[in-house]
Amino acid sequence: MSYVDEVLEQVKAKNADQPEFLQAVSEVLDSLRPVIDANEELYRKNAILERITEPDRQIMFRVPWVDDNGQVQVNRGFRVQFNNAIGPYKGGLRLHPSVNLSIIKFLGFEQIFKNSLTTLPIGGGKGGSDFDPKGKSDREIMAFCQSFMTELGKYIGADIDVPAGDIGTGAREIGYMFGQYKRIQGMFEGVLTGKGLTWGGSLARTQATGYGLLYLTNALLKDHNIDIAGKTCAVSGSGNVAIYAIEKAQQLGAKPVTCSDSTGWIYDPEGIDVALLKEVKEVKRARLTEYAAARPSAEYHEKKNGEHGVWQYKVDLALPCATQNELDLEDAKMLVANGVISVTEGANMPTTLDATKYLQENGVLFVGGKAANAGGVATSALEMSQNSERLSWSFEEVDGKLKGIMETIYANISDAAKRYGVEGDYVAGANIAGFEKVVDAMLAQGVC
Ligand code: NDP
Ligand code: 2IT
Repeated sequence: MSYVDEVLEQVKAKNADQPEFLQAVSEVLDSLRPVIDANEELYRKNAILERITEPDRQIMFRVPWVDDNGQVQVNRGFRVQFNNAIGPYKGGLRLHPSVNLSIIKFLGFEQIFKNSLTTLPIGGGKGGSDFDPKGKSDREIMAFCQSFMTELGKYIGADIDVPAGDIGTGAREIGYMFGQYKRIQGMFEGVLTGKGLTWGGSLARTQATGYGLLYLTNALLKDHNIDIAGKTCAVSGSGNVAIYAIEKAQQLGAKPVTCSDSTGWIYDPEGIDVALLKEVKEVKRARLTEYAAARPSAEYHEKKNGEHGVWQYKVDLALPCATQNELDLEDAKMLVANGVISVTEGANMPTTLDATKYLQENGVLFVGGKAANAGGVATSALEMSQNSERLSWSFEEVDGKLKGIMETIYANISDAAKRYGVEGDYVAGANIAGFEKVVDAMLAQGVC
């Protein structure tokens, strides 16, 4: 049996109850076959695959907090520190009721390769909680964040592990967590990224994931002699990533016509009004029904099981920006039938494995989240640099570096795919390019 198959079997046996983690590992190891086969003896002897699929440590803890009725609530907190071969652990904190160890491990595992692709010195980690921020008062959010950080703070630090935002964790939550860390440690350090601009945050971090997604999509299309201007896009989600993907797509002359949240979606053939979307989502924290109520050209559709949602429309570009496994095989067939040119992932693992395969086999340009959404964490690493030198850079400087990083990522994944004889397979290219650097560091650092 090949080394990859042997390790895949072991990982499946050890983590049978973790479907998302197994999905992420299968995708990566399968696509690494050409590299592993070429170095099988060395990697097997050094147990590279066994080590890279087992986190350095996974921390789980109780998060007790008091709600507005005086009732004590208890959530579960997580931080998985996966691999720090090339730098301190780095990755977001997800606050969503669906959060469990499988989801945090899949995200932490993917973060190793994504962070390596950014060209910056950051290792992979992820954390979060099954806490649901929806409908909570500001005081309840603060109570949760303070309790969460009281425990998490023992395991992180500017040179150890630097968390950031993800689903459900935005500027407000980062603020409450940073305040608690500073209070407990008695120290002001860049322990979190996504901070406010007056206390160590970086300009352009808010926009970075969505903008970066479009910089990469534009580089991909250019390489295939396709002009992004005038192209229609289907976007899912209406959070941080989706909003700034829509904004940058419009700046590049494209026309996003959809967005969604967990209860429904918008189809707006005149193009999404991004100022209105920001008002509804960032200011009012309201549902998309409010967007539709204020915009005569928009249709609102309630989400029902088995429907294609935003993927049913005839568009040129698809940009999934909500959550994992939100674009399945049936959606992929619908997109292909409607002539989609590219699918580039703003979210982490939004496309199922069979849908990815179908899109690739049908000539759709497909770039997975590890490469396509790396702009967020790359800009977090730029925030770490600014914190270290106690300076802050202009918006133009950070945005310019972000654009350069995304173009380099595209060039590197495209080149890695060519080197291993799978030209145009950007999933393999991303996994190979990310893996090469981490493995080189692991081998140099000995058995650890
Ligand atoms: P936000 O919390 O800002 O927004 C998430 C969006 O996705 C919301 O519209 C939300 O709808 C929707 N959503 C979340 N969970 C589900 C679900 N289970 N079913 C349907 N819709 C859902 O998060 P972000 O925009 O930051 O993150 C979106 C994706 O991008 C995630 O996969 C995240 O891991 C990834 N990502 C984020 C980065 C960042 O810098 N923020 C960087 C790289 C990747 P609702 O409000 O109704 O819940
Ligand atoms: O998935 C991701 O890359 C993020 N949520 C951003 C992580 C970060 O440290 O900025």
